[in-house]
Amino acid sequence: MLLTVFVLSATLVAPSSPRETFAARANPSATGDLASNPPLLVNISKLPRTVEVNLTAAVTKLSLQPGVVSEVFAYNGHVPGPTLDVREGDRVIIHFKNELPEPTTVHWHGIHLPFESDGSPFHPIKPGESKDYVFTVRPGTAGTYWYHPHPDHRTGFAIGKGLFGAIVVHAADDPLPRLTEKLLVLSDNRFLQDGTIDFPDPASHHGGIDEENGREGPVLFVNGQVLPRIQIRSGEVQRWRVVNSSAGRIFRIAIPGQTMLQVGTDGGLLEKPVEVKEVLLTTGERVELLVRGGARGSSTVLQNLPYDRYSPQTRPADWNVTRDLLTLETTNLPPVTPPVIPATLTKIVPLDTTKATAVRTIIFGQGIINGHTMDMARVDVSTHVGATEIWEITNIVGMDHPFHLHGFQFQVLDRDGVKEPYLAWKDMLNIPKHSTARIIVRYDDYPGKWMFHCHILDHEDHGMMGVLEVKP
Ligand SMILES: [Cu+2]
Repeated sequence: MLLTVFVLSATLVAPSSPRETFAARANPSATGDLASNPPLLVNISKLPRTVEVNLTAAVTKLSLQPGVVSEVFAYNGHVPGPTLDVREGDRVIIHFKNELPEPTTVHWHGIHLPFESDGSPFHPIKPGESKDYVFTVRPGTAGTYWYHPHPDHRTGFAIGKGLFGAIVVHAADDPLPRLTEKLLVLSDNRFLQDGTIDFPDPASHHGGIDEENGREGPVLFVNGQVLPRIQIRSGEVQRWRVVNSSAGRIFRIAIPGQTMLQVGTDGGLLEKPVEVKEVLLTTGERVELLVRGGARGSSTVLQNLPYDRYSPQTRPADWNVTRDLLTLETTNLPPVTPPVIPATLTKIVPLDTTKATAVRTIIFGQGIINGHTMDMARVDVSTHVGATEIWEITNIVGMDHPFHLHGFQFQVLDRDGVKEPYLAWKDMLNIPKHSTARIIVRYDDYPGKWMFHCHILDHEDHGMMGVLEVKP
């Protein structure tokens, strides 16, 4: 039986749930520390509607896995990196410095911005060099995004070493009532006994498995914490922004016996909340969920359920094990009246398929797209600003490959011929083994060379990527 019932209304009603701080006293019976949102990047600008921050990637030592210290790559000393917190319409200036011993970039995953600020492999930043990333957050992009390195051939390594952080874009006018917000940056990693992050020799058996599957690790993190706790009051509804920043792990998250209300995805809010028992969150994908407290004093978990994205030859032995990600504790405080959630959140205008001027055929093989590996000097898809196109993406092999397009949000038309049940703005779409999906995209601005690729980062690093040139 499903225990959660959300109160939906056609009209926005003032929330009755108070904002709750998470400075509450630790529950001695619980397993982990209270989950803390990553720190925010500090805005040093005095100008209105301007967010100006300093971001440095450097080698440092941190305890990621409890009990051992690891040499990591970190943004401003944190794993995950500090959150870039902005509003629609803000002008954003990021003073980035590369103090790593290798070239890097910062890719602002999902953000619609000029080519020069996309942080793709076309614009590497050498060790010791700096770059200002500058963009204006477009109206209508409120949602949850993330940033990470995207250097040629080294993205999976850089993320495994600790370089990833969230971006939250707030709307000028958010239809949801004021709720306690939790940012949950999901990641995984693998360590040697002495704490060294485990990157096996690519020529070894283990290295070969990583290359084939995409590197995963047995330690699952929420905001860099292992099995942290979240406290909630009975009747309270919290807004969870969940980011999958793993290099290869596809999460399938659920709270046993309880539904959640999905209100958003990659590019922001859905038109209407959707009640879900579980969410498949592919690499790089985001979701916004409303989660409700249970009975006073009760406790449950957010779980990662088994999901078979693998080919049988390299499927990990423990692929079908359910794992706990965090504990959700309903406090003993008196219940609050549940807030009323508006039944309509936003309006998404469907892109017009009759306006499509091209249908692109993208074939995902194992490690290749349309028979090729990546060549920076080659243009795989050539188009122009203002064009609307349909992309038909087919995965012909027995392993899932998550599709990501840089720079432009798209809408999913159908998957294996089944019409997408609701409109949404996406930049990630898992293409399961032996399946086809069709998306529609409009290049409404920003000429340049944009990447499209598999977001299993070992696949991307080995060339499962192509170049979309949008001409002026
Ligand atoms: Cu792939």
